[in-house]
Amino acid sequence: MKKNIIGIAANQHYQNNQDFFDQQFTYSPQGFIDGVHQAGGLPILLPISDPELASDYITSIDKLLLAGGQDVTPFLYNEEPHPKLGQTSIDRDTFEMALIKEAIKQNKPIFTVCRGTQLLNVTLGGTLYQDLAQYPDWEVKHDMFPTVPDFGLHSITVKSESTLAPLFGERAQVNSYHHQAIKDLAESLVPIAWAHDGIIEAVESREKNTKILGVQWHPELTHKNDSKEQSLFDYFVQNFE
Ligand SMILES: [Mn+2]
Repeated sequence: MKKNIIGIAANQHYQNNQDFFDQQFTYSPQGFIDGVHQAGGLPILLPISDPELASDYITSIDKLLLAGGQDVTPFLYNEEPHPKLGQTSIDRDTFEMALIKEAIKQNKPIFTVCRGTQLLNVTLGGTLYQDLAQYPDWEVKHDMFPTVPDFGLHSITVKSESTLAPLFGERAQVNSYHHQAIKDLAESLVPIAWAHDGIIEAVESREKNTKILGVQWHPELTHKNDSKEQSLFDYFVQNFE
């Protein structure tokens, strides 16, 4: 049987090291590669590129996966930078926004993680808390640092009859490694999981024929020792279409 080709939008890393001649490297966290392989998919990396190439990239894949990383550039949702804004990459933002729009246009399923979910929301017209300090009801630790985020630290409540419910049940534990979060949700998305303090932890498409699933946590860091996290990759690669 033909394997589904999963395009993983890559990040760039500057290796300040003489052995590597101070080059830039294109990479994806290994957990995404392993999770997709384990699910029977064929992962390929989509390097940060001119947004005009998004249509060709999306044509060459079956499904799109957006990973974590930098904060989303706030002027993309018409805000000035908050003092607690972290590192941003406008090149990555604009390329990934083009990938999302093109995947929707070509009717290819999308799975987003952490920053990917935040960027998805911004692409579709939503806004973010640039830092959780801006969220008036903030009372859960969403950035596990300095603990290694390889286990579920905070709970989530999952909406019944959502894409997530058959995989996670009504309540589950997830890891958490974010200081930004969804503020105003895009109209075309619906929330399907929340942390105890009300922060949106997962979303899906309001229009059921558009296959979009986004999570705020990091399944790529827990999928090896938490079968429900691997089930996210399995469902996305094998069934989500
Ligand atoms: Mn969280």
